[in-house]
Amino acid sequence: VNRTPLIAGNWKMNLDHLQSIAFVQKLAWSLKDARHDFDQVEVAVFPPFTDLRSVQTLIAADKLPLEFGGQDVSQHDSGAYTGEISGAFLRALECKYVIVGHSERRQYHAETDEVVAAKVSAARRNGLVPVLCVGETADDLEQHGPSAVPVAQLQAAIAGLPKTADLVVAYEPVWAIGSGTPATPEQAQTVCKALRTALEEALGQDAAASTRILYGGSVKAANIAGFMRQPDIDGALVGGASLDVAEFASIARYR
Ligand code: G2H
Repeated sequence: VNRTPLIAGNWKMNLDHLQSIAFVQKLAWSLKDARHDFDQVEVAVFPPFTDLRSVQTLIAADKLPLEFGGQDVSQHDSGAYTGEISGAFLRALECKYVIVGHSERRQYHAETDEVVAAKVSAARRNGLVPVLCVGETADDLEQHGPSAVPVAQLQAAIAGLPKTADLVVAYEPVWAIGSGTPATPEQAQTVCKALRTALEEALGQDAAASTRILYGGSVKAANIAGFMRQPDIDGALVGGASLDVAEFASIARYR
């Protein structure tokens, strides 16, 4: 099966409005200049909610097949949920993807596996592809070994999904996020392989073969190639290094 690699830039709560616009404009030019083949490597950015409209407008004006998505979504579809953003709102802004269960949401916003599963469902109900993040802390790693926690998080989040569900999984070891010290490609491959096996057990062989599994955690231009050489790693979720156009463009052009 041919899985189109995905390079995704998670801006988190960085880049103000003007910086966001300038970033997307420069990224568009840079990828155009380089004749980037979006069929070979898909590229997506995840700006803050408040900049999705501007990003959508710019990308439409450039007629560029750059994708974008939200960094989070409400588990509810509508109602009295002050401050929440629904899947329908994101869909209306032409988001393709939405990040669900990022470790920063799990850590700072007490998102449990149950909430994450509900958000995966909400994303799918609204026609968004969830980018489901899983990953172990340094403590988890010490206590349970490399794959147990990420696999359990995946199982909890996809229980009950139909076999044809369109889903992206991002393996992000919490100890590697923003630390400057990524997992080694071999370490990441071991876990991503275990995640693929769990996908197969839960959703069957076809889903396991077609679902993209990304690595995330201190990815940069200098280390992306090693990850992309691994058989079960189909792209990257990039944080810090996605905030610099030249750096992010060269990650997207790792080939
Ligand atoms: C992990 C990653 C992006 P960074 O959170 O989701 O961030 O690349 O800064 O480690």
